[in-house]
Amino acid sequence: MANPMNLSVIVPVYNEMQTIQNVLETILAHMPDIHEIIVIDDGSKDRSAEIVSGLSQAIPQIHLIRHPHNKGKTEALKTGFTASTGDIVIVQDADLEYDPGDIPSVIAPILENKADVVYGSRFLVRRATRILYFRHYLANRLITFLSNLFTDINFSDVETCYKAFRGEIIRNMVITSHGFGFEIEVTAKIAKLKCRIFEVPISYYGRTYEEGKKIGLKDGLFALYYVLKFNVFTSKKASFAGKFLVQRL
Ligand SMILES: Nc1nc2c(ncn2[C@@H]2O[C@H](COP(=O)(O)OP(=O)(O)O)[C@@H](O)[C@H]2O)c(=O)[nH]1
Ligand SMILES: [Mg+2]
Repeated sequence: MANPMNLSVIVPVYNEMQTIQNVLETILAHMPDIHEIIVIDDGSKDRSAEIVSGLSQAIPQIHLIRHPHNKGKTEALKTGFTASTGDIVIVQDADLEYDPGDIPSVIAPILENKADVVYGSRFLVRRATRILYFRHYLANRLITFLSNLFTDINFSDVETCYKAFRGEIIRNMVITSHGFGFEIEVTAKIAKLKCRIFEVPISYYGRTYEEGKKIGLKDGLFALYYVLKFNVFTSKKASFAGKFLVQRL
């Protein structure tokens, strides 16, 4: 990778002891010179935090932050963004549904100064995708369609975990949603910013509910509520820190 020095990878973790070590090792295998990996343990009840704590003692780039109790993925990400110092920030889920080997191609348009934000899409042409629930596909299409209708930006996959940002954009965003609301909120808010947004194809190794998938119908319904809340009822001014918006003018 051209310049891995300035990358922060944010890894939210809730009960992922089966995969977390593999995820962190795979990130490092692809980007040994990475600036930092910030793991937020979101009150896991299994050995996730213990595993990460051990790795962070041996590997200086790995930082562990612990929530005393479970707060949800959006709160875990907020904690991670606040602690991040990289010029580029990307989210990596702690299961292995997304392959860290895709990160260099997701952040490439930012490194080349063509983009400010890049989403890794599971619906663009891709090499490998595990085919799973049709109803998830339909829910994703519906949520993406409605989100696009309001943002007027033609995303193919707003629910993807792989979202990469110029650090100052995500660190200055006001994030108020809960649970899995982040994906819709962040999409609405970057659309208001009128920055350069790209999509890049990624592989997807989805897991079944038996294998630990947790997102459900309730999260889908909340997504629809958040589409309205953050597109229609939230202003650009309320979406970012004031100083940041003034600097961009
Ligand atoms: N489900 C869930 N995941 C969380 C929470 N906090 C952090 N996470 C992490 O958020 C990421 C996405 O969660 P996951 O269950 O894989 O979502 P899904 O793949 O969309 O069903 C994983 O890395 C989780 O470990 C939480 O409270 N609940
Ligand atoms: Mg997952």
